[in-house]
Amino acid sequence: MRGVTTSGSADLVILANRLPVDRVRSADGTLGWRRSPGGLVSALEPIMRNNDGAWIGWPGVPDEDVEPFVDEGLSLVPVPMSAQEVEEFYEGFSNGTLWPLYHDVVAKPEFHREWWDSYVAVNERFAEKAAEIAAEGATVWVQDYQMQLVPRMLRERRPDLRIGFYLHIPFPPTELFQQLPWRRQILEGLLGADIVGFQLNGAAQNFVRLVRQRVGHKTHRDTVYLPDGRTVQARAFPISIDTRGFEELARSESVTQRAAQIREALGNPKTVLLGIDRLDYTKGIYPRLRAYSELVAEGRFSVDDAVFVQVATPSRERVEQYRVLRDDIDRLVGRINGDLGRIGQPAISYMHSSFPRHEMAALYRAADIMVVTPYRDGMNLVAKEYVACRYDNDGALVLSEFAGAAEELRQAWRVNPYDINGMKAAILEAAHADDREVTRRMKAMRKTIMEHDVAGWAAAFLGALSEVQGTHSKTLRP
Ligand code: GDG
Repeated sequence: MRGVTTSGSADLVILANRLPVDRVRSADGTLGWRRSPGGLVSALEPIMRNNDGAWIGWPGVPDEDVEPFVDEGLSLVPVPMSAQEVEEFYEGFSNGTLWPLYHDVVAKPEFHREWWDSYVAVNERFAEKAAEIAAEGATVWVQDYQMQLVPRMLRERRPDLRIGFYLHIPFPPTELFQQLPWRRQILEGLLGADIVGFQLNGAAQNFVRLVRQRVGHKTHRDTVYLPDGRTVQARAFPISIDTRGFEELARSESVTQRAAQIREALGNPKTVLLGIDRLDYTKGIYPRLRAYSELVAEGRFSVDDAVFVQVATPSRERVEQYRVLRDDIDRLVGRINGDLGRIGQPAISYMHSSFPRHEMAALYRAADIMVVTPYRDGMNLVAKEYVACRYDNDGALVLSEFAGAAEELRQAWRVNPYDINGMKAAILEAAHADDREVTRRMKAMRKTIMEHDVAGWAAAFLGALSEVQGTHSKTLRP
C-alpha cells in the first residue's frame, strides 16, 4: 500500500478544490477524517492505488495547514486556504461569479476584482503543489470550475506532464461567456491542458468557438492548434454513477424495509413524487413545487392519495443568493401546505437536511415519480441514481431537457422547467401512464446507465489522455 506523498513521487495526481474527506471531531474530542462518499472517488480509487496516485485539495477548514496523509489507502495532499480566500476565491469568484455565469445566468453573476485576484492566487498554490509532487512524465487530472487556471500554470512549471481538465458544470455559450472581464485568462488557463473534457458536445463546441474568436487560435472540429505546435482536444465525456453499487444498495433488505416505512409514514398514498437536490437556484425547485401545488389546487391530485417529498440539501449557506433562495422555498412550502394541507396530510413533505446514502436509496425506492427540473445542470446524477435503484423497471422520471442527463435518458418524460403548464401536463402523464409504458421507458434508461457508469467515464478520459503524445510521459497502469 502506498505511503505519504513526497516530492516528485506521484504518477497520477487528481487535483480538485476539495479533498474527498471531511474534518470530524469524535466524541472523545480527537480530530480525524471521514471519507465523503461520492462516485468520483470510488471510480478513481483503484487506478490511484495502481499508479502511486495522490489527491490534492483543500481539506475544508480555513487557516489550517495539514501535512500530507493517507486515509484508507488514499494519499491526500492538503492545500491550505485562509478564511479570506474561502470568502473571495470559493464563495466569491467560484460560486458568485462563475457558477451563475456558467448556468445560463439564472442568477446574476457578480464581478469583483478582489475575487479574481484571490482566484489567481489560489490556483497558483494548487499548481505549485501539483508541480512539486508529480513524478517525471506523470499524469495530472484537474477537476472543475474552481481550478481553470491550473492547467496553464502547471504546464509552465512542468512541461513534461500530461495534463487533463474536466468541467463538471455546463460551459456557457459565447454570448454569456463574453461578459467575464477575465475571459481570455480563463481560456488560456484551460488551454494548458492536453484534453479539456466537458459533459456534453455542445459545451466542447462552445469552448472551441470561443478559443477561435477570442484567443485567435486555429481550430478544426474538436482540436485547437497552438502556435508552439502543441494541440488541445476539447471533447465530451458524460459523467455517470456507480450504477451497480446503487442497485446493490437498493436491493438490500434494510433499504427495502426503510422504503416501505417511508411510504407508511407518508400515509401509504397512491402516488409519491420526489425531488432531491442541493438547495441551489439552478435546480428549479421553485417551479416544480408550484406545478405540483397547482395540480393539487385544481383537484388533479388530492392530498389523500398523493404527496410530494422534497429534500433540499443545505448548500453554500454563506452566499447571499442561497440565503434568499432558502427563504423563498420556505415561504412557498409554507404557503402551499397552509392552503392545501390537512391535519396529518401536508401536500409537500419538505426537508432541509442531508441524509446518508442508504436513506437516499430508500427514498428513490419509495418514489413513484422522480421530478428533476433544473433550469440548467451539467449532468444531474440524482436522475441517474433514481434509475439505478429501480431494478423492477418501474417508476417514472420527469426530467428537464436542460439537464445534461436528458441527452442520455431519452425515455424520461421531458419538460421545460420554465413552462409550468407543460410540467403539469408531463407530471400528470407520468402519473397516469400504464405499467407497460413505464416499464418500457425505465428498461431503456437502465440499459443506458448500466452500459455507462462512472468507472467507464474515468477510463474513457484517462484512456484518451494516455494517447496524447508526450515527450517523457509514463503510461498509467489500468
Ligand atoms: C455537479 C454538477 C454534475 C445530494 N443530497 C445528498 C446527497 N446528494 C448527492 C446525490 C448526487 C450528488 O449529491 C448531487 O449530484 P448532482 O449531479 O445531482 O448535482 P451537483 O451537486 O450540482 O453536481 C452536476 C455533477 O457535478 C457531477 O459531474 O452531474 O450537473 O452541478 O450524487 O446523491 N448524498 C447524500 N445525502 C444527501 O443528502 N448522501
